[in-house]
Order: sequence, then structure tokens, then C-alpha cells
Amino acid sequence: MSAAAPWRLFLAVWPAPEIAMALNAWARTAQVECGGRVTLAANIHLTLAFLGDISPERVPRLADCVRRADGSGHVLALEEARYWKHSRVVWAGPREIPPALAAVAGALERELVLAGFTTEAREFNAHVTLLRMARLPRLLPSLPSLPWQVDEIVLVRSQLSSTGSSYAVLERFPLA
Ligand code: 2AM
Repeated sequence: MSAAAPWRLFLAVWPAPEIAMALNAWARTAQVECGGRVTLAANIHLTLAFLGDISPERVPRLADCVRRADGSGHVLALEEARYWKHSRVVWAGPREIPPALAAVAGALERELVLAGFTTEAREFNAHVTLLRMARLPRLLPSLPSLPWQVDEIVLVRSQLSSTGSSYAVLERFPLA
């Protein structure tokens, strides 16, 4: 019997709809300056760990790792908007990564590695992608004040198509 086709998976924090809508509205304003494709409000998230292609049979083991990772709820303030030239992405992120967010990302990484999962080699860089295929902006509009209450981690399956990525939340893990 052949193994099930892999799923493209990642662990993330997902904003409440009003925060996602405010970020999407901001991105549409920034688009006037730098073009590009705006991330749909429903797709806005911050990735904690990217797993890539994983056999669906390993999902229960992956979920156990997330449950073992200690983490606490906290507020994430997105204060800075930046442009990455190499990926042509406009993103928002905190000026400094909240210690609780860094701690949960670190705990996840440790548990995943212990359980034999391979995560991305890049250092954790807390960012929320808001525009793709953008030109270098001269100046980005300032971000509204968006206190994002982070109170759960989500396990997400990403499916790629010609119209972009679609995301399905497979499981939610509350933070203490
Ligand atoms: P991005 O927004 O910077 O592209 C789903 O694709 C999520 O996983 C996105 O947040 C994306 O980050 C991130 N992601 C996609 N491919 C990745 C990779 N190879 N390494 C790390 N993160 C990745």
C-alpha cells in the first residue's frame, strides 16, 4: 500500500478578524506606493514553525509536540512595516519580539526537533506578510495601533494553487 501524499504544514498564530481586516486595509494603502499582491484578511498570520511536507500519519505526533511546548498568552504589537528586497515582500512585525513569543517559538522548535521533525534552518523572524511581489517602497504608511492578543497556536495546512495559497486550520492549541 502506498503512503498518503504529504501535507504542507506550519504552526502559526492567527489574528482576530478585526486585526486581520485592519492589516489588510493597511496593505491596500501601501499597495498604492509599491504595487504587489495584498494578503487576504483571512490568510494573515505569523508563522512560528514551518514544517513543509509531512505525512498526514505524523500529524498526531506533531500535535503532541505542540501540547508539550510550554507557552503563555501575550500581546503582540505590530509596530514596524518593512520591505524585504530578496523576497519582494512587505511585512509587519514587532519592534522587539515579545519574550513570550520567542519562548513559545523556541519551545516548539525544541519539541519538534526532539520528535524528529525538521523545521526551517532560518532563525525565527517574527513577521506577518502583507504584500507579495511588491516594488521597493519609498515610504510605507504608518501602521495603526494593533494590540493582537495571542492566546493560541494553530496547526495549518497550506494548499498551493494558481490563485495563491489557501490555509486550513487543522487543530488549535490554547496557550496558558
Ligand atoms: P512567508 O509569509 O514569509 O512566505 C505558509 O506558507 C507560511 O509559512 C508563511 O508564513 C510563509 O512565510 C512560511 N513559509 C513558507 N515557506 C517557508 C520556508 N521554506 N521556510 C520558512 N517559512 C516558510
